[in-house]
Amino acid sequence: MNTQLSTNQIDYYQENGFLIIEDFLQGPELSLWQDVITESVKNFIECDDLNLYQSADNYYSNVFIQCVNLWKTDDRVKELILNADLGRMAADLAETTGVRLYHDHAMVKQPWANPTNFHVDNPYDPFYSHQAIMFWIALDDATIQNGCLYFLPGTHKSCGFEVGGILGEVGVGELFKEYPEWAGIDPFVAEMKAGDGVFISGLVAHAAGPNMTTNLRRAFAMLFMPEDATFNGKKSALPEEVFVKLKTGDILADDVHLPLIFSYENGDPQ
Ligand SMILES: O=C(O)CCC(=O)C(=O)O
Ligand SMILES: [Fe+2]
Repeated sequence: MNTQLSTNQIDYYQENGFLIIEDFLQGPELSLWQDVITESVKNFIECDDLNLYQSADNYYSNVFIQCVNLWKTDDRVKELILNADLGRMAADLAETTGVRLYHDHAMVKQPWANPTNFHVDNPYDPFYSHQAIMFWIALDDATIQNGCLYFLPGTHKSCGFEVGGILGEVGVGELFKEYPEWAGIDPFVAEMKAGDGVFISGLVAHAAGPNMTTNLRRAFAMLFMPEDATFNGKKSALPEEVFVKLKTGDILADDVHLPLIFSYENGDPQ
């Protein structure tokens, strides 16, 4: 696992709102992640062949198969992702003192999957923060043909917390109704090899293309929140038992459901 970061990389992330880590996983480690996540997705949706899986027949359900919080249903996923080195990378890039896991999710674009419209993530989260950061790992080569990611560099600097864009049955550029000045920014086309990862600011505009191949495009992502993030009143992907105990303004610090992954004060909490 390639977990080294240079100051140039941190500067790049701060400037652009994303940073690709080439060869994050390689060889047997990549095979392990591919196998564990794929197995876990199959168990989650109770389907043996992801190519054949059909969810509700609407536009959004054909953007990707999405499974949230696999770390809670599968100890092998938990072991892979509660990783202090990964947490330290996220903390250093986001320039925060420590991070908790908000949630993980697998996103599998099936053959002929619809595009993922331009959107930003943090407006949907139960906390608002310029330090919200996600790590998205390609488990297959992500290409222009099968639905690689696209970024609008620098948009995290002018993004607000109110509107996130919609992934459903609207145009791929619906977000530009809210941010017309972004429509003229040339997208960065993030073709990635299987095993490459990309850190993504919670406030940078991103999208993914359709899958125009007969194969799966598998990806797995972890969403991190800064350790001092405060609750903004939205339930979002918070578990009910966490949500019911919270008041707006409380620090999100539930060690069971939102585990501390890395903190400069606590070292390796796991
Ligand atoms: O994998 C994709 O198609 C989109 C990923 C994404 O937008 C996310 O994980 O927030
Ligand atoms: Fe996203």
